[in-house]
Amino acid sequence: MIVKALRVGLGQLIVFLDWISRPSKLKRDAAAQARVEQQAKGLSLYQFHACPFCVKTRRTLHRLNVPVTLRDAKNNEQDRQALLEQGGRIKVPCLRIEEDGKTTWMYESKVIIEYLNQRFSAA
Ligand SMILES: N[C@@H](CCC(=O)N[C@@H](CS)C(=O)NCC(=O)O)C(=O)O
Repeated sequence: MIVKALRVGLGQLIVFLDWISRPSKLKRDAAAQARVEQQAKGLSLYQFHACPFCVKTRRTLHRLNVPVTLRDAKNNEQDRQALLEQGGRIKVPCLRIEEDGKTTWMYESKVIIEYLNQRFSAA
């Protein structure tokens, strides 16, 4: 009970600290931003609101200015099931990448952040 309360409190604190220290968004010209937004349609992030690894990944998306759909794998039963059945396990963050008719479920915040930086920092 106490451990759970501490975990929830810590999660909320992380979300708050993230909110007050948001990095500024990468600025692109309109055409480049439109291309990024088109590419972002093929991505969705399965995550928990207060998971520190998810916060870190969402910060990267914010900084890179990539509007990816967020899926709540904690509270939304349909999203949770999709992650379990198609991704293979309940572990967040997980980036679902749909590209050229192929779907990839990418786990591990470090791997996801590296992928996002490589794909979008110079886009
Ligand atoms: N090494 C992983 C750690 C991810 C992790 O531990 N995520 C936790 C939430 S903070 C999780 O998915 N736990 C499964 C669960 O709570 O069911 C990463 O960096 O992405």
